[in-house]
Amino acid sequence: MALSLFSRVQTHADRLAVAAPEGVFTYHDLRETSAVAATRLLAGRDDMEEARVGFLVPPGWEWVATQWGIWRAGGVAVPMAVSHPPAELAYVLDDAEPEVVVAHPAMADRVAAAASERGIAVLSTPALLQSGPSGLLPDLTPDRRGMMLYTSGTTGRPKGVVTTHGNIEAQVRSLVEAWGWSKDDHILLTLPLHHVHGIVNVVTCALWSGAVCQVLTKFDAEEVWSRWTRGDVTLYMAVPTLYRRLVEAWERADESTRKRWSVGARHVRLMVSGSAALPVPTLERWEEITGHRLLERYGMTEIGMGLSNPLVGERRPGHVGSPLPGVEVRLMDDGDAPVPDGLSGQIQVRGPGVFSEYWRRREATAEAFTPDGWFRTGDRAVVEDGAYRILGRESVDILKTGGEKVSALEIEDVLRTHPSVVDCAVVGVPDDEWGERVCAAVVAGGDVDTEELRALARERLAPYKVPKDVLVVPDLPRNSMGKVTKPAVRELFE
Ligand code: MCA
Ligand code: AMP
Repeated sequence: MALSLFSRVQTHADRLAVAAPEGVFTYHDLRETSAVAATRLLAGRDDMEEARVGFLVPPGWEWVATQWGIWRAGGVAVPMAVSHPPAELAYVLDDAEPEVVVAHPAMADRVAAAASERGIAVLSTPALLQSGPSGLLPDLTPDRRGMMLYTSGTTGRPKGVVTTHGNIEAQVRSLVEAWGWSKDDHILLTLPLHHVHGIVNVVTCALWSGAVCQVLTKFDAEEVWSRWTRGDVTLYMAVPTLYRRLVEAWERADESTRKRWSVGARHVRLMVSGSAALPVPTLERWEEITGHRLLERYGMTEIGMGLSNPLVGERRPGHVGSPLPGVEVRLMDDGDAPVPDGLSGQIQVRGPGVFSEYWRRREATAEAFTPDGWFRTGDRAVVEDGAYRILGRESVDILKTGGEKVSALEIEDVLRTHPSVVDCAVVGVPDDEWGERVCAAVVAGGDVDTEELRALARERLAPYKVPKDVLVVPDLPRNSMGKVTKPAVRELFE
């Protein structure tokens, strides 16, 4: 039995699937090209048997065709972030041990050396996707691993979150039902494609529904406004930082442009915000200039989407609504007992969309679940009149900046490798643009150039992990036990 995502394509064959910088492509094109790609990846085998395939491709047609090619060959798709420096990409190669990396020609340089040192072949997207013969493809069952996304945690370096095809299908079905997706939808993608937000909520929901996915390779506020003004876009999903940038672009525009853009936004039937808390002033300003009350929802790489405000009905500012179809959510205290009504607790989630494991981390996987099988999100919330309100993370060491999750400890480990750094503490400081801004307080054993520290971070880590502010301090604030107190460190920057 073929996976539903692929068999549904037959129904939509001549409809437009992807409109991207490379051109426009139908569902028929997607079926054909991904079959050719899968055949090439199989290289004579019947099934890739969950071999990992890394791919470093900018958002667009080639990204989608590559992911489907990997999936249809029975491989595990490991999307690699196009913004990441070679050191972060090398980490993914070491951890995921892909059989091959597919790279866009413009990106190949970034991964070629690390791949060759590890004996991993690099295949360019033209070589994978050019026309050619296609053979018999494996029959996949929903329990097969399909994707692995890297996400930061409080311990160690990023972990690979493995989802099966069944998990992905459950995540998609839930959103298609809740947000009323249909084949007549047309979504504008402006998110990166190394997260659930862009991959599942936007691209896979669109392709499941037979809808059109229009891709902007990089977010550009003026371009987003003008795409809406054309009138064909019906759906948009973004992180709060992007809505803020859209507001700023609108405010910079002249009177007639503003009017045109505001009217254009009304063609869109639904606009969703998530990945980080949506500030109420942004929600209110957005409603003033577009007439849209943003639908805020809550999710996590490990679970897909968990909570959502309703498509129809009250969308309460500052709240993320109630559990999505097929998702069970509960609030628990530190002893894993339910919290009484009106009190805060940890969000725990169960359901068919929840991931299967952290790649090759049996212990971390076991710790992430309660004995009765609920996933511990590490986020705290309270239920108010039936709607959840997120209160924040339990760990001060997990930050969210511009929708990107960052581990403070990972950054500290890199800064400590500098010979002049005696000690350091990384914190997230509330910030209007980014939600939280990554800041580092450093105790130096000699002269230290803060730009040099940022350059060190930039070389080793993703750009959003590079501290925006670095402060040299004589000592770090500590409690009576000698432990660094992060709230006090945060105050140094406020
Ligand atoms: C880029 N920079 C950032 C970030 N992104 N700094 C902090 N936080 C960030 N997220 C840095 C750049 O390195 C640069 O630094 C400076 O900011 C300006 O870069 P710019 O080119 O303006 O940034 P950008 O490329 O436009 O990126 C900003 C962005 C991007 C568009 C907001 O970060 C983004 O697409 N974020 C969304 C991520 C996402 O999809 N998250 C979902 C994951 P310098 O000037 O020093 O070089 S969460 C998820 O999937 C769950 C399931 C969920 O609930 O959704
Ligand atoms: P990630 O691990 O990158 O998938 O990010 C998931 C995390 O983003 C969650 O654990 C939350 O801390 C945060 N998050 C997602 N959506 C929201 C939201 N609507 N409000 C507040 N935090 C959110």
